[in-house]
Amino acid sequence: MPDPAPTLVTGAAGQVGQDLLRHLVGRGVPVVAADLRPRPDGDPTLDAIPWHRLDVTAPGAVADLVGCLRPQRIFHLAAILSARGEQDPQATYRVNQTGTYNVLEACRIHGVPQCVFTSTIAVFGPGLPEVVPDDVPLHPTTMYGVTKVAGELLGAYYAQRYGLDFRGVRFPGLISASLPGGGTSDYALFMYYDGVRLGHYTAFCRPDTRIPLMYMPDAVAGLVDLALAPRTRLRRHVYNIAAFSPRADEIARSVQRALPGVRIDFEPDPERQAILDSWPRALDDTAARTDWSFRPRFDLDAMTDDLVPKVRALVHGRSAEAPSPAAAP
Ligand code: AKB
Repeated sequence: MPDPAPTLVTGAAGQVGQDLLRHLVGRGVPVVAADLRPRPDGDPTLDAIPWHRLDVTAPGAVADLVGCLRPQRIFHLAAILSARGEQDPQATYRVNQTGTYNVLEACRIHGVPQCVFTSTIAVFGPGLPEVVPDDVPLHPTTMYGVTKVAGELLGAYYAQRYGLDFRGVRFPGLISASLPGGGTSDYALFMYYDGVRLGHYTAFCRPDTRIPLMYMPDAVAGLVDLALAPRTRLRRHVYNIAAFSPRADEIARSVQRALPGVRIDFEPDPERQAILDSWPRALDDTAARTDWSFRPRFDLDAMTDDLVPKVRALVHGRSAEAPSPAAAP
């Protein structure tokens, strides 16, 4: 019997990509990884996955790889996040906007049945209700948010025009035991990472900052559950998904419960604070729960208890002299 068509993951070396690959392998899915960056070292699961160097901004390269692999499904994750995106909006446009267009075109040209897209709470902008439903006017303030809105709309267009099975989630800020990749929600992860590494962290936001957050295992399981849900049950292409929405000082208290003695201070950075203040404080994900039974397992304290030992392992595998990524916007 021929091998089943693989699942292709773009942006595979990123924060979501690595956990998604491990999750797919755990579910027995044949998977192929693509990223501009090389395969991360030292993980036997990732070592066993075919790894292709791919620049998603190059249409020919994307079409060639997709044509050669003929995947049954693409998880399109390659993107530059909000904080890093504001340092170079032009590169962010190329990677996020042109990259998504190139992936959708490759799906069209080579008849890929399904494309799964990772959108974000950054699609929202100022003037939101306290709990934000799926359908509100979208007025993002970052290039990352603008390109994710465009990606949602482009995908829906390819579904309607070419029959592509396009699905996606709007991720909250994600937290996992890996180094963050240039997001504005990264203050939450740094409380754990620098808390373990240095015993203190100065957050770039106000203590009363509140945005939706989610632990990575719930994010990855949700993304795969959406991909596998029967199309007939889905009433939309892109869904809000939510887990918990703590204030920043509530995260600090949860970290300090697990790591007594850690000091967390707050020195808001005006630019990043403005981005955080433009995002939802809480999301309504009723449609995801109804249509494909999305149910996160972790609340804030359950995440803290699971995460702290993993962050310890991550930190102790690294040099204590490494410069703090907290310095990067
Ligand atoms: C970011 O902070 O840019 C991301 C996101 C909320 O999508 N983590």
